[in-house]
Amino acid sequence: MKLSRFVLVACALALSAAGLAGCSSDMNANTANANSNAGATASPTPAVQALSVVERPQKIKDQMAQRGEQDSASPALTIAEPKEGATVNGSTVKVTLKLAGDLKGYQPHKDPSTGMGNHIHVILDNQPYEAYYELGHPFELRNVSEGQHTLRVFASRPWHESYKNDGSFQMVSFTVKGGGDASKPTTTATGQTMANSANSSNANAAAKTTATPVAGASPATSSTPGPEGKDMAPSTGGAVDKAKPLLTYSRPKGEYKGADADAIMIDFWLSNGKLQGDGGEYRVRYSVDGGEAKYLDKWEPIWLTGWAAGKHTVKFELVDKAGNVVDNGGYNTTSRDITVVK
Ligand SMILES: [Cu+2]
Repeated sequence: MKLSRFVLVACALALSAAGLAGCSSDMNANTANANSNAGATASPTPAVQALSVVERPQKIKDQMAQRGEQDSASPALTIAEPKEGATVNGSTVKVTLKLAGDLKGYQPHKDPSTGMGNHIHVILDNQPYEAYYELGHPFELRNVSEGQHTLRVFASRPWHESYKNDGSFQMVSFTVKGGGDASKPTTTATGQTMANSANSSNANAAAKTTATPVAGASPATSSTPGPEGKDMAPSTGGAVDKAKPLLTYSRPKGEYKGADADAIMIDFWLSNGKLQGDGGEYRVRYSVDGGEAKYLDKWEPIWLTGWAAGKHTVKFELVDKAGNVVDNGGYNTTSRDITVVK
């Protein structure tokens, strides 16, 4: 398909730019030579990799089959807290969500044995999402900076693919007074560890800050778990127009290990606009490690295979027909670092 043509074009460009003698998976071996020839243009990019789109992995198809009708559910979320326009005093922002709609058995819950399950993606400003599994338990964002913020939420499957029905996505803006400061030690109400365990593929190194237990809050004094929550990196919200097209980055995120890195899903949420392949006027442009731009013209996840071990940067942009980024508070261009461990 068109991807192989892309690889050829990319190779042709690489050949003309760096005088490489070949274009294949062993391109790595030539990189040192190519860099010495290329002189000042050499840069410390990760190993050259040829990514290709593959079909939905069988293990996900199997999970879908097991889930019965859940994948055709239309979950409808409401952000009960914080309310649109609310002012929150202090750096801890309590998030309360209500779930309704045609659920067909869809319920967020983490299976203790697998550490997986349906969950909600909760996004403060344009940070990586946090996973919220048990809607009946409190969830809080901690150490949130003073100032204006946006909160976006949408329903997700155990493998982090979002539900793309209208009611699944919600967004509010709110203001924090007397918020967190990255230069101060973080304190939490309970000293609980964060929702995302270090061995989860959700783990996000960038946002992982140390939770300092409050003196006296020893485990013996409390047998019930504290709120799910996460310490947030400093950020403030963009000037987002809720009526304008908005691209919300979701996956990939964090670290991918072993079989999870064989095919990595690209997934996003799109509000107030349609992609060209869906009868609209927009495109999602993405690139990996600053490489050739590629386009997504249908709003659905794709899986990419061929990742080299190491850190990678994934960039998403929402663009119009002319290829210009559609501005909306700066959120329609997002780059994230992920790590592939082989
Ligand atoms: Cu997820």
